[in-house]
Amino acid sequence: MTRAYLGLGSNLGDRRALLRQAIEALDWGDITVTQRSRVYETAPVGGPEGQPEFLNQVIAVDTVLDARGLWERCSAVEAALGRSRDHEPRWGPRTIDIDLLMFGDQIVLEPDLVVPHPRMHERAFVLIPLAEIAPDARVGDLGRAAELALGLEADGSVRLAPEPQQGR
Ligand code: GSY
Repeated sequence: MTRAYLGLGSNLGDRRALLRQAIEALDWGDITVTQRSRVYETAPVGGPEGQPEFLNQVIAVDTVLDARGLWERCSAVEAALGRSRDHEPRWGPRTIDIDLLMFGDQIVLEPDLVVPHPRMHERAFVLIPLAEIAPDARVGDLGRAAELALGLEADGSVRLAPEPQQGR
């Protein structure tokens, strides 16, 4: 069994519902969702000028799948929730994005899959929710999630999203 961390993001459609649906769809069969961070509202990093703000969340999962099997399940859930990689600009708006951030302490270096995620250590929208649920998780040889996240809230680009109204 391997503990892995997934980064979820949405900036199109009913963003909070999409995060919830993605987690429900992942939490099945060979994958058990064991932790979820709170939901953060975050300024877009990269992509076209003026694209909407994201909601981001990080979850921990336990799985008997290998890294590629988990990544393929993430891609299938993205597709089921309306994500079409062929018809969106690079780094543009998307209904749901599910990134495989870390897979135990394994390093994967393949043409289409790199783990730990190669940009996670510079992304506050990943590190802040990750540090919330797994402060001691080591990000490759760069250090603990909590240390990497330290001080990143300061510019206000990542803040807790308002709680949804009752019944939503
Ligand atoms: O890599 C995930 C997609 N993405 C995001 C995101 O999830 N949140 C923010 N704030 N900016 C982003 N830019 C990209 S691409």
